[in-house]
Amino acid sequence: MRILLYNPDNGVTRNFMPHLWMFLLQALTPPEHDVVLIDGNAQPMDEAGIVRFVREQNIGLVGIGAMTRMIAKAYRMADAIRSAGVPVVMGGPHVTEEADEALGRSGGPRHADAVALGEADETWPKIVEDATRGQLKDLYAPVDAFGQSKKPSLQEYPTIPWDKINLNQFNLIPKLAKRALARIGEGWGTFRIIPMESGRGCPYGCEFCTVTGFFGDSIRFRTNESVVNELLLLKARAKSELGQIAVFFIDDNFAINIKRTKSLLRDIIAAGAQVNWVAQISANLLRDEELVDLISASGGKWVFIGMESIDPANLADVKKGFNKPGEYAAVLDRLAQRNVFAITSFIFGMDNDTPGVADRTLKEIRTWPPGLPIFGLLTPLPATPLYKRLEVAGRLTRTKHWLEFLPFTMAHTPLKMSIDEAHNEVRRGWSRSYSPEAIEAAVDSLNHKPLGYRINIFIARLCFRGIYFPQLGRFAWLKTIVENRRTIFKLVRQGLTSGLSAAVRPAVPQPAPEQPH
Ligand code: B12
Ligand code: SF4
Repeated sequence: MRILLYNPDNGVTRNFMPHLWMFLLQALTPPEHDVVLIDGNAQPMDEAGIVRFVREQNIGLVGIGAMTRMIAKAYRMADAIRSAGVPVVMGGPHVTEEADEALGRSGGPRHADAVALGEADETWPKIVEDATRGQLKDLYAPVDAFGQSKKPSLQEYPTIPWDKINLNQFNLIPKLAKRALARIGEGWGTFRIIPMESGRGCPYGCEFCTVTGFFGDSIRFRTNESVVNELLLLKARAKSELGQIAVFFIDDNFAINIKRTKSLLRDIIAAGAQVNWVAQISANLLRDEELVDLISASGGKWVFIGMESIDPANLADVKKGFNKPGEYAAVLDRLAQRNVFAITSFIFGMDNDTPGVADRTLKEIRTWPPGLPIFGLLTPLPATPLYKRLEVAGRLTRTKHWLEFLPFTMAHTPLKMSIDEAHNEVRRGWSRSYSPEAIEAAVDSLNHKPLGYRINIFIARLCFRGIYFPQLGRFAWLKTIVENRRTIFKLVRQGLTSGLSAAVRPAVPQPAPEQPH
């Protein structure tokens, strides 16, 4: 049977990275089946397009995965595919929490023939087998021999055949530039950001987060060897095609067990498996100097930190009191000293937020080494403790907000400001951080760092800008580039000057420039 695994786009932002679940389920599919992947972020498709694809490719089963944010689109695509007579299985965090909605048991239409609840590593082969026999059940839950809910162990992790998978749709280098860029340095003909997990689960239970409920508070890890081998496979592939690869360790808290993270990073270094990587690590775990040294030495370039708020009262409200705003600056300095930078994520619209929260946060951010700040709104995702609290308090304004997804729009009333005020705060956060002037200031503040770093932060800022400001088409990109021409000219001028001075430099040993680790 031919199976299509599809992840919809959200129509607003374009993810820079494909979704791991697709590669994982592909690797777990019994070998007699043929699996095709389409990520809507890389290959946008509408209902007619997917039906055409399914017919032309003779697809017998479609698996759709989606976060809450993409679920409305996922349902529309599923409806179209089912109308064409092809069964649809849905999985992922949203339908796990709202299975009745997907199966049409809560008053609305049915969108899926079957729903895979929770982690589907062990149920997927069974789903495929049932689909082959035309006997799909409504629900598939991971359970043990006694019918008790079960979380898969990651000790026997499948090998994702990164050396063979067709990754054309995930190349971030524009087609036209591919050939020319392949000749630069070690080659930039391809650049892909690949998701990889080294473990699952987070015990912290922050109120707004789906993870503790979904993956459970039992943390499970892959073996170091399996992670290292996967890195080596990716590294070899990038080299063989004169391209670059970066890895996003998607673990919710990559350093949740510091001892184990250090041992993994040491093994990566020992095996020469370093690639540039990004990971999510909570600020409290970055107090450890040795850990930060190992992050840097093993290829860590960016760390995503869920700071959420600079107000301890807000953090206590959402059960994230382990974040200590007083230590944010020290944590970021510690990273920056090793040329590791931070993606700092903030949530506005929390219960203790008042108008002006964006400016107060920005003032604090300006005292830190430049990174990539991102701003969102407190969002009651289904089945989270936050959703339940707001529902009980009668504060939800759009109880099924996901069915009419509106980006950066609140679904409940904050306590100390209006919904509109909260929206304004987010807009201010983004426009103040990603205006051409702000981007120029961030790049200038890194004048003491090698040019590569400044280019890195400049490109990253332009890309992150697109999370909030529409930047999907070529015209939008062109406009952004024109607006940021001053910084581009400066970087080009510095590049030419340093190239020229290198050309006339006498052939005597020079002091080593600061190199990325
Ligand atoms: C990586 C990641 C991202 C990436 C993008 C996704 C990508 N390209 O990988 C980035 C950083 C861009 C991102 C952004 C956001 N993310 Co995010 N992200 C994650 C993260 C950390 C890992 C996802 C992952 O790969 N997990 C590992 C895989 C193996 O697990 P999985 O995807 O759940 O898949 C398993 C099962 O769900 C199931 N399954 C999944 N799909 C399917 C489909 C079928 C057919 C079947 C049978 C089974 C199945 O089988 C898989 C194997 O067991 C998760 C948290 C987490 N640990 O999962 C949050 C998470 C998915 N994100 C979340 C959120 C809220 C967001 C944002 C909205 C945050 C924001 N406020 O801006 C944005 C929105 C992005 C967008 N495009 O619109 C929430 C989603 C909650 C929800 N109810 O939807 C999560 C769960 C984190 C959280 N704090 O609660 N995210
Ligand atoms: S630390 Fe991160 S992953 Fe863990 S519960 Fe809190 S927000 Fe979720």
